[in-house]
Amino acid sequence: MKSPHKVLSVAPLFFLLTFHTLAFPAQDDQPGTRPSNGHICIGCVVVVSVIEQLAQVHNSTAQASMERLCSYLPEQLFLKSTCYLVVSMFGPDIIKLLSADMNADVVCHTLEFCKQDAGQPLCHLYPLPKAPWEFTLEKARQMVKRSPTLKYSRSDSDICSLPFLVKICQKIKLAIENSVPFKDVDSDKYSIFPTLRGYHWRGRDCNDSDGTVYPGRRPDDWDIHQDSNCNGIWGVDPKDGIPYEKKFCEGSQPRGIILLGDSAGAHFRISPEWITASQMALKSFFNLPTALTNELNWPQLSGATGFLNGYSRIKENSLYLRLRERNHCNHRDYQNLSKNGASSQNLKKFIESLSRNQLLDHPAIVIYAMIGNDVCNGRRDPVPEMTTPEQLYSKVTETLKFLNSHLPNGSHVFLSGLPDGTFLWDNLHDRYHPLGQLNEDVTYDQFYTFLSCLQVSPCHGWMSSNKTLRTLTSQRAEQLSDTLKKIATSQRFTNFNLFYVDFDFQEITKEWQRRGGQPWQLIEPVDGFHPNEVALLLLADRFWNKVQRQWPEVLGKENPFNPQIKQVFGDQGGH
Ligand SMILES: *[C@@H]1O[C@H](CO)[C@@H](O)[C@H](O)[C@H]1NC(C)=O
Ligand SMILES: *[C@@H]1O[C@H](CO)[C@@H](O)[C@H](O)[C@H]1NC(C)=O
Ligand SMILES: *[C@@H]1O[C@H](CO)[C@@H](O)[C@H](O)[C@H]1NC(C)=O
Ligand SMILES: *[C@@H]1O[C@H](CO)[C@@H](O)[C@H](O)[C@H]1NC(C)=O
Ligand SMILES: CC(=O)N[C@H]1CO[C@H](CO)[C@@H](O)[C@@H]1O
Repeated sequence: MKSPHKVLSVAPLFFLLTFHTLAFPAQDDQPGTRPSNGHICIGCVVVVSVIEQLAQVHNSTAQASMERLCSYLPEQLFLKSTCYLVVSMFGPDIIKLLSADMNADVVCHTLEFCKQDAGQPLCHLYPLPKAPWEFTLEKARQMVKRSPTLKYSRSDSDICSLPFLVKICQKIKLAIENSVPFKDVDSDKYSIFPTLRGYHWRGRDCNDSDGTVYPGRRPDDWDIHQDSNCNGIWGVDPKDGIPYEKKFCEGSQPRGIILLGDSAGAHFRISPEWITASQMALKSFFNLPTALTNELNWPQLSGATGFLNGYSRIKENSLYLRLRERNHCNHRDYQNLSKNGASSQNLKKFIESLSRNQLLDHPAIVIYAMIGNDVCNGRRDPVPEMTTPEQLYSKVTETLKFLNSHLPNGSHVFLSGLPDGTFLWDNLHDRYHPLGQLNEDVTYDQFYTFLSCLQVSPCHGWMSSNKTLRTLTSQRAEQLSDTLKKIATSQRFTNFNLFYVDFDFQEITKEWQRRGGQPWQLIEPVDGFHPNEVALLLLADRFWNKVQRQWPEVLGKENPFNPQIKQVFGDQGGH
């Protein structure tokens, strides 16, 4: 299966993230989610670029800038010590090469983190050196000739198999396993732990020792004795003896929200602060450990299920927060079943983790948003790998049957169309990538070409200078959207109503421009692919308004008791 997004996740701090991948084998048992040679190559190029640029920014030696980089990293997950370890192994060679004005491409090929396989093109991020490539590389090799690091063969893509790293890999793995309830990571339980697919992904469980207590269920005995649905409303009003849950929530038709999404739904993101030398400081990496344990996703900020205030400071709220705002009885009833690399074709693997009891739980609004991976992959020729309309039709029908047998009656399901990703190239190709801003030497065109060359592009079809290919990709996306539309208008299910909504990036771009913004500001700068937080929130806004206009019954009524709930229960226990 294609799992394009692991890709960039391995890019910035390749060695650290390799450990991360190693530590989570159970979540992704498909091969190919381990970093490939291509991932390691990008990782090396990014790290060496950062070292080089830090030296430039601070007018320091490469040695000092490596130490600076390690000193910025947090201690958690062994990040700092791993950094020092790797520096002690490769530092001397990197210093030699950088001081001879070799760029990151040359350094990484010399150290064999990047390789040009026979008959394959040479993959490079920066413009090629003026001297012929073979000549430059040979010269560089001579410089590090007797260096011990070259003794290790890097033919194996798993960096943890390098002899001097085996031990620390094991240690890190153990540390991660022991510090969190690792066994629960893939179960359908709700959790009191924020990451490792805990409550950043679903509403927080309010009593971990009782399996009948979880967000979204109909209250048990009106929650007289305990908060069985975790919405923060329970107990009895001493004034009249009526249970609060009955008084405030009965007849308010509570409902939850469930997102079936891909990395966009999960809100995949690599912070530009992690790779931008000119702004790098101690605080740049504070959020890295949390991000790593969330597979580099930020569901707590995402458009559908987010509940924290993010970095964007725009006023729009996630769909979950709006549903909660409309009826406080919906508090904590969200599930984010989004996964990097998810598509119509592999959704089956994880949809089983959907947690809704048809008899005991409230209805749900389910949003099916596989917006990229059915047309996006990193193959040299991506077209044959794309999902066909027939394949889509059959898989989505299966998914809907599954939902019909798991969702409480009265639920609603939305199929989201695919975007037309040509806006990526149109808005970014001649802009500088964060790695190219300091010296104005890497555009997104170059960055995309580098990723495709290494066959690790999250979406070769749209992240390409080949216009024919971009057009083909858009055509397929449109056919798939039409198929979803057809399904929504022709199929009927007993337990939910089915709707289709467009994924209209053009509309939100216009909205953003009306507010004085630029289209490129809606895309994650590091990967040049994912919609960012602003885009996700604008999309959520559009979705909400459309539903409110066309199908208001989906959202339910405003609960007139909201002010009383707030008065008695405050923030209802928070999130
Ligand atoms: C950079 O450092 C070198 C040697 O330490 C010094 O000679 C030079 O003036 C410095 N350049 C700047 C721009 O500070
Ligand atoms: C959690 O559930 C257990 C078992 O049902 C119960 O004994 C305990 O009182 C509950 N705790 C809270 C805080 O409600
Ligand atoms: C679902 O609920 C609707 C009314 O809301 C009812 O007409 C229908 O019979 C119910 N379906 C099932 C399978 O219970
Ligand atoms: C552009 O993409 C099309 C479709 O995949 C392909 O047939 C064509 O060879 C490509 N052109 C170039 C110059 O690579
Ligand atoms: C699709 C997806 O990623 N689902 C995840 C939801 O969260 C649970 C754990 O809480 C994971 O097991 C699922 O894989």
